Amino acid sequence: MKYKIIKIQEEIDGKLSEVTNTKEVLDLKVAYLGKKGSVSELTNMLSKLDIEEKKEYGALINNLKQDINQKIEVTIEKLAESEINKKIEKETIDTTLPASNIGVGGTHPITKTIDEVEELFVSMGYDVVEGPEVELDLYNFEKLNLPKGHPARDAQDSFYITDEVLLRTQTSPVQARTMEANLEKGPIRMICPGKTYRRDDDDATHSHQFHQIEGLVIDKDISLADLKGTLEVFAKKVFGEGRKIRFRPGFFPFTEPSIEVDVSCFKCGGEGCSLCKNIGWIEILGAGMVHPNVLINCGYDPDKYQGFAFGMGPERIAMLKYGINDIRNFYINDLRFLNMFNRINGGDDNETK
Ligand code: 2NM
Repeated sequence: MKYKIIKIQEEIDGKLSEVTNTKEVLDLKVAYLGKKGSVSELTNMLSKLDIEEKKEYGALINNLKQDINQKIEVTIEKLAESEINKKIEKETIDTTLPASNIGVGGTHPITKTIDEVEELFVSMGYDVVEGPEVELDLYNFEKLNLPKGHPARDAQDSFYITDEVLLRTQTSPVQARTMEANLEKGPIRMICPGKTYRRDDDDATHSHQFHQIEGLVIDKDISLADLKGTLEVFAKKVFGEGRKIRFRPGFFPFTEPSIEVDVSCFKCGGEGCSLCKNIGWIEILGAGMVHPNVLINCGYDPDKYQGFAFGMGPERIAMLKYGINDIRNFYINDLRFLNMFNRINGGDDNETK
């Protein structure tokens, strides 16, 4: 009996020292301490012994049970600890490894163009003003010398919401609002960039939603010469030093006289190439002296105040500058296109990834 007890003790010690996971330990527990386990068999054998032997061996068996239970607990704890240590070791981060490339967003080419134009005009003392995209017919057309029935305000070309409310077709209503709010309290120098809407079918050069940047200067003794000087600075900043501009007669309902403005071709320098279609000049914007009717409609006396105004499309400026031939590229969010304007993910500078 004593021999059996010692044998079991040795056996379990040996087996516990070899286990590799908690399941093995729990299996051992069943095999030794379970109902049909080896220790229970020993207990059953006690009944065949006499009183003295029962006392002696009963105590030994109890000790054995306690010892096994305690060793099993300790082994389980040790296993848990080593499992955690293994996990920690496996998950150690090597901080000396190079970082993986995280995609970083960049500035959209239209935003870039607007930012650049804003920066220039702000440096010349202009305010940047925003206004509603859902606009009253009154400000979008009426006050800008486009009365009802005027051919240039064909209802087919605008997104009307009600008879009197539409999505603005230009940003000039912001200028009408600015004049009205200012009411001869002093000169105005402002630009208004923003989204505009027209009922066009989208193609390579048209989009039903596009952008405009319009500018307005109102003061005493303002002339076409001021306009020309201002736009010359603009052309040089956006299309490069050495650019010239020229005025051609044009027509807009809100200006008189109205002019179309060309910039000397920045690809061939004016000699003629595919970009300027061998003309040497590229049309970049429209402008003019604010029509007296517009001044009157917005609360200014045309005998005291004059002004010039201009309007440009950042889409067109960006297409010319970056050689983009389809306006739809700006709106479909193809990262291969957008990343060309992004320093980190592709870059328009000399930086590499
Ligand atoms: C253009 C061309 C010419 C223009 C006029 C005005 C206002 F409100 F002051 F009368 N804002 N913008 C204007 C003039 C816009 O875009 C091609």
